[in-house]
Amino acid sequence: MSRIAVVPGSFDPVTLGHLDVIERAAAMFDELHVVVVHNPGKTALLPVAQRVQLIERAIADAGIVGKIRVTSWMVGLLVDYCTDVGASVLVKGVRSGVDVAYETPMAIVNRNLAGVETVFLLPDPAHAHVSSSLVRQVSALGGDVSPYVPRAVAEFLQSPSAP
Ligand code: COD
Repeated sequence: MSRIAVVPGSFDPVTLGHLDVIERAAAMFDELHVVVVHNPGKTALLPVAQRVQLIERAIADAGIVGKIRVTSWMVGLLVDYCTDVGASVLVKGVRSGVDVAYETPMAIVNRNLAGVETVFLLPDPAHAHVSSSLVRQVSALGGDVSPYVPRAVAEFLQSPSAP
């Protein structure tokens, strides 16, 4: 039986921290779905379709495209998506105690709702301080975000109208 896992997130935009988690999760499962989910607690910068496209370009550039599907899920529970595609595991990166406190109740509820387990991956120390909100802030103030994001994202943020 093939093991399918889901890496969910706002990915607004995808960062090198996210990409590290995606790459390591892909090595652990037969099939990986990277799913852009609307987080109602956050004000979005990029449209969802743009976020999906940037993830696709980032994983293509990283050469890890093989068993990864990138999509979005805007209606209903995340575990409904998992059930629809036969995924039994969610993979989330936890950078700190704050992330653990935020993610733990969701992990318990998702297991109760649908039997979907959550695997937590510790970050690569090189990217542990990186967040999409930090990237949005540095970019909005005209700073260089290239140390924090895949090349496709840095290029997009520099000239959003370019193809
Ligand atoms: N290194 C490692 N991991 C990282 C890094 C980094 N530098 N940066 C972020 N991450 C991790 C985050 O901890 C998170 O696990 C994931 O990557 C995504 O991060 P974000 O910031 O893009 O996305 P969030 O935190 O806004 O996404 C939250 C979800 C939308 C995934 C969450 O709210 C969720 O699971 N929602 C499901 C809705 C649902 O069904 N609710 C009901 C049952 S709980």
